[in-house]
Amino acid sequence: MNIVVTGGAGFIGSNFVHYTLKERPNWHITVLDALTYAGNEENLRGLDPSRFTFVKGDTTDAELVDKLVSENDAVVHYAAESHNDNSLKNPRPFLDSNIIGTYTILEAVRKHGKRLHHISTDEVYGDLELDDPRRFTEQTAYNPSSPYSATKAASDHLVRAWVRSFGVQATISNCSNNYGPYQHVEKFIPRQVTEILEGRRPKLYGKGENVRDWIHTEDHSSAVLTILEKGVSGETYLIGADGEKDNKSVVELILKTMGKNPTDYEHVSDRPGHDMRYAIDSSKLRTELGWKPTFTDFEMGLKDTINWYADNEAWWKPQKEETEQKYSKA
Ligand code: NAD
Ligand code: TDX
Repeated sequence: MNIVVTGGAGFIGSNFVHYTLKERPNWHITVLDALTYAGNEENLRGLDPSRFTFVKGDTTDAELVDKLVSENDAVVHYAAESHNDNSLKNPRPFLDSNIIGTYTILEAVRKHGKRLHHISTDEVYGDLELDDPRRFTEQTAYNPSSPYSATKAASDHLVRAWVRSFGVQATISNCSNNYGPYQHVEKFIPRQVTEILEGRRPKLYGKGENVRDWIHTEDHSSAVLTILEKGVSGETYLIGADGEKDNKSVVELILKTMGKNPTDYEHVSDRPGHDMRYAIDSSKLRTELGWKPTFTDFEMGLKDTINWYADNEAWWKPQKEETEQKYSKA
């Protein structure tokens, strides 16, 4: 297989590229990535150059996308603006990358008859109350809250419309919150870990009661590879690893793991429109395609992730100051 991975220089995309080249020794990957503030070619360092090509470019560039799609067998589409807080301050890039970018890819796969796997998020379903016994399933109605999740929901609808109206061969996956190496320091876990490494206190939005359903990024990669190879066109698969935790518990665990007092954090202003809880029921993926997660011990996965940030200061340091400046302008 020769595949295009859009957004392959970002957090989850680069983890997928490393994982797939390791698991599928005969595959070749072409990464298409615009190298926005969130993209970093360092994330792809050490890959065998005979099995991997990097193309700097935008998913909204129809000519470039058309060429890359025509030369490959399938596209795995990760490229997106991904951070809720940014979408609240400046939504426009989210419309361009997440909606027009997906449209551009759909037109190319339609023209050349190529397979698409579209990466999406559980946030398209809105949020759940803390005491709601239900979890999200493939049947849950779309109800996005933020500009980010609204644009991801729009992109999912475009994929479904291109499947139904034009017979495009595509699958969609909606995954819960990822953690692991190479995640940008704007996101919750890396932000708190690097704040502590810099001698400052973690910052919890509001009361910290909000719940996220954590999955290690390598489990996300194995799920996507499973869907790419075994998924049924037109189907959606939810990806999750039964990892519900409230934010306060995660901050306390980070502090404890880093040898600090677990209560040594700050409460800061809440995110406007902050979703309360996400929870994924991934039964369909597990029973129909036989996938299961391997990183089921969150404490251990978190410890490895903390160690990765401690060992890779040169990777995160250049982004850190700019990120905290953005936050301080909130
Ligand atoms: P990220 O912000 O770390 O990486 C995004 C990558 O896409 C960057 O390398 C960036 O340069 C690239 N990019 C952005 N716009 C582009 C464009 N127009 N053209 C080409 N490249 C562009 O994001 P992430 O956290 O790795 O998320 C990747 C995907 O997974 C996104 O589609 C996101 O919605 C989805 N997702 C993320 C999570 C999570 O927990 N982070 C959970 C579920 C789904
Ligand atoms: O400093 C912080 N303090 C804090 O309490 C930050 C940055 C976040 N939070 C809270 C907000 C959320 O409840 O932590 C939780 C996680 O925040 P983010 O890392 O920003 O993730 P979230 O908004 O849940 O969205 C993530 O998961 C779904 C990804 O960024 C999305 O791309 C993905 O679709």
